[in-house]
Amino acid sequence: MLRITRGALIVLEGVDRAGKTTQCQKLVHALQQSGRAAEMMRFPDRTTKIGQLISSYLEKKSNLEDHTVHLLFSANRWEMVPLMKQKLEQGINLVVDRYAFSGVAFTSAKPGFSLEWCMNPDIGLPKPDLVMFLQLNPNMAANRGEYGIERYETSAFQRTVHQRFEELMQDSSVNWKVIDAARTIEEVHKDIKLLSECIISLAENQPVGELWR
Ligand code: ADP
Ligand code: 2DT
Repeated sequence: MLRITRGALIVLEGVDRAGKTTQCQKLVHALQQSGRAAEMMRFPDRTTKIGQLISSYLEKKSNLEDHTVHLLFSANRWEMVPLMKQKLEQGINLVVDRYAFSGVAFTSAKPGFSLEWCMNPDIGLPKPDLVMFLQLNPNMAANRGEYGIERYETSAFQRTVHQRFEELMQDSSVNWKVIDAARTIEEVHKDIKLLSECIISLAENQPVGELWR
């Protein structure tokens, strides 16, 4: 009997305009072309009720207290966990645009928030088999167009977010890979595809882990 092996949970992180969305889409397409089941997810998922609250906050149409919005971002991940687990068990590789790391990096860039406090609500989420951080300096990011009008889209805040990501990457319990995102879209894609193919083979025979536990 054919045994279905589980899919891998692959996350792309990085500051604004590093190329996360572009690369997630290309990776899903490439994996599908090579005969593997793959789907993209993104956080925040703005389609759910919680996601709509978050979206309105990001669009500055509403204000939410900082702790409250942090917990909503986390709840927005937890509400997707049953679906994520189901898909992984079905052998579908999930390629995710932002995850708990963005959650921690963005909230802890606000005054008065420790990394530890910010990590707590996401402890125990499905642990990514691979987290690729698209590394791009602020000047290069600026060349990719103006910041948008959403909350957090200022260069000073993004610099602090970048520092928080650097701190998170010190944690060796997470399989971080830093990708030089200053190259062409195709060059970056080649690296991402290779790393992903390796981890898909490795993850097959291991259970899904629990993040930060
Ligand atoms: P993110 O999801 O990280 O914010 P996007 O994938 O939306 O980034 O890309 C932001 C902009 O930069 C888009 O206009 C995209 O076409 C462009 N872009 C993405 N990757 C590259 C690259 N390697 N070189 C030049 N421009 C890029
Ligand atoms: P995009 O939809 O353009 O990626 O922007 N964020 C994201 C948080 O503050 N906390 C989180 O947990 C997550 C996943 C990053 C979404 C914005 O929301 C921020 C940018």
